[in-house]
This record gives sequence, structure tokens and C-alpha cells, in this order.
Amino acid sequence: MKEHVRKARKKLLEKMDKHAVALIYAGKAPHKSLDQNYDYTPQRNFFYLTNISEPNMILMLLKGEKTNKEFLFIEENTDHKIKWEGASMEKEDASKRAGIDEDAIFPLSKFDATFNQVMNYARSILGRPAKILYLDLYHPSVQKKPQSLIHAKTILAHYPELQVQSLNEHLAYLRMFKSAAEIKQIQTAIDHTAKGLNTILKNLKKRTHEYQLQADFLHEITLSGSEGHAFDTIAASGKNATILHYTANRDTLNQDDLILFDLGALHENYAADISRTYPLSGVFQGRQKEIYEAVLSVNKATIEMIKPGVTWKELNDFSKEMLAKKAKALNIINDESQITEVYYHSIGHFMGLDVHDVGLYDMPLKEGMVLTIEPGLYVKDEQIGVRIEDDILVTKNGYKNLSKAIPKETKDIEAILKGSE
Ligand SMILES: [Mn+2]
Repeated sequence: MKEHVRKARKKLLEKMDKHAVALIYAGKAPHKSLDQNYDYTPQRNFFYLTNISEPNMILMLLKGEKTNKEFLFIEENTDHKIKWEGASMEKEDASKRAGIDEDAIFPLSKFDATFNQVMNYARSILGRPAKILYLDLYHPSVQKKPQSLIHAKTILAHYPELQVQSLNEHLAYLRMFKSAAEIKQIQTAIDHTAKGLNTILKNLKKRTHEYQLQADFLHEITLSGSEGHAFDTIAASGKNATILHYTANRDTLNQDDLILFDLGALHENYAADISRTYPLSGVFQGRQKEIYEAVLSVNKATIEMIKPGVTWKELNDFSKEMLAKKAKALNIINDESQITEVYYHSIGHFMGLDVHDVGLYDMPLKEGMVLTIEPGLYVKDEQIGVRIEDDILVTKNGYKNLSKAIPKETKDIEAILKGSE
């Protein structure tokens, strides 16, 4: 990963305008209650550029007239911190992980002085006075200010001549193209997810509640070495499967129902995102099988379309039309135009450091992109919801299904369920 992040920083610097300073923050754990914090979640853009999952760090990139520079600011270790929370990453380790020279890594307390120095000696460092301050300005919502802007407020108060620009479009662009090292991490996350789903299948008929199967999954991926879930597990039986983001997972299992799982392991901050739908009785019954096979045929046909040059619109239109035809043939809807009543999401999304990864959805697919294909049909009247989701890598001439090993044919699922009795 060291080479990967070194290249990522180089590519980002190429995209930046000259005479600029970019600040990318690692973030910190939000406060929960009294003396407790939520778990720290590495800010993905910081991790993408440093390969470091530690809070309270700042990456500074300088784009000069002719030369570029990189600095990393890290937390200092105090005796108290070492005793209570454990030591934070030392300079040597940070240097090894990020591929940044040790003499370019400073304690956080030196940040202000360093920044002032860059501004005061900009002519010798950048070739001209600094003009642009690049920040990671993703807005989670209108109300929530990006964390980087809050941190950078004091800088802007001192240097109002700096023009703020967002790094987000550049980072979203770069993050669409996965390096070989990243694909390896994603594949591991998918492999752990596969093991988790296999454990679910083995235990499916022994369990009485949705949350037990959720626990089986977490148990297995944790044993495999994953950090945990890439997102909240959906274990939705019967009509619950018609709620797209059902994560309560509290219901009793009913033998006559299907159960839809949408889940994924997180490995070294890379996500997997897989959906599978299984029969609680062990066998797909009449309508369950008809609807399942319809969704499966759309899953396969859409995956077959994937190659460089294909657009998201083409994938969305194709799968929606095919689902509409299938749903009408099965009398789920009377007219194809009613498809949005039983299929109400898009066909997929980019996947990587974020499960719904950043990227430009109006751009045709290119080699190195990783995306999900996840058609579904949600028939509330029949208490049946089916979604089948795979994770696909776009290759030079086509695609590679990274989740190919996870069974999705009815006969294969039924055979595993039979074997578990
Ligand atoms: Mn998904």
C-alpha cells in the first residue's frame, strides 16, 4: 500500500493548481456521552493518501512552481497518553506506512509554525505567494460543515488572501481507479464476506431470529480478521426485505419466508457489499423461486454488459427494463411502467474505501473501477423481497466478478442448506 499512496499523492499534486497548499485531515472520534467517544473512523481521503488509520493527523501537500513537498503532522506521545490510551503512531512507523520521509514528519504542535513559514517564505518554497488553500470539502448535509473547514477556520482568519478550493472532485476522480494493491484488499473483504455468508447458510435452519444470523456473520468475519462490518448488516426476512435499509433485525424467522442479507466485511478500510437471498425452509418454493430466478437473470445479464465504455445510464436502463418485463410476466405488475413500485433503487454504485464510494457517475466505465450490480424485486403483497448483489471489477476488455465464489444459483444454495441439516 505504501507505493499505492505515494502514487495517489503524486496524482493529486498533478491535478492541483500551482502555488497551493492542500490540507487533508485524519479527523477524530466524535464524542458520545460523558467520557466516552464513538469509535474512530479514518477519514477515507486521508487514508487514501497516507495508508494510516490514526486520528489527529494532518497531511500537507505543497504545489510549487517547479517542485512539490509533502509534510505529515502527527500526535505527540505523552506518558499519560501512553498509559491510558496506548501510544499513537511514531514517526518511524508513519514514515514506513505512508512513504513520507521521516524528516518531513512533525509533531502536531509544529503545524501552525510550519504553516506560517510556508506562507512567509512562499516565494522560495512555492515560487510565488501562496494563492490557494485546498481542503477536503465534502458536505455531509447542508447543516453539517465539513470537518476540514472547521479546522481551517483559524488559518483563513490569519490568511484571508487564500482562496479556498475543494479537493473533492479530484479525489473522487482518482479514487474511482483502483490500484492492484487496492483490488487485493477489496478481494480480501469479499472473501471474508463469502465465509460469513457460508456460516449463515450453515446455521440458517438452526436459528430462530434475524439477529442471530447477523451475529453469525459478525462472528465469522471477525474470526477471519476483518475489522468488522463495512456497513450495518441487513438480515431481513419476509416482508422486512421490502424495506431497503431494514437494519433492526429483531424479527422471528418464519419457515415460509425468504431472508435477504445485504452485508459486507471491512478489511484494512476497504469494503465488500454483497446481497444474497435464501429460503428459510431450505428450498425455494413456487413464487419465491419464480421471483428469485427473475432477479437472478437480471443480475447475470447486467453483469455480462460490463466493459469499458458502458455508462451507468445504460446499466440502469437495461436492468430496469428487464426487471419490468419479468415483473409483468409474473403478474407482479400490470404494466411495465409500474416497475418503480417494486424496484426502487438504482442498479449499483462504486465500491472501495467507502461502501457507496465516491466517483463520477456520468463517466463511462473504465478499467480499474469496482462497482456493485444489485437488481431486486420487492413484492410486499406476497411478503417477498429479493436482491442479488455482486462486486465487479472493470477489466481491459470486460469484467471480473470478484464475488463469483459466493453461491447464487438456487440449486447450489439448496444443496448447502440440505448439507447443513
Ligand atoms: Mn450495495
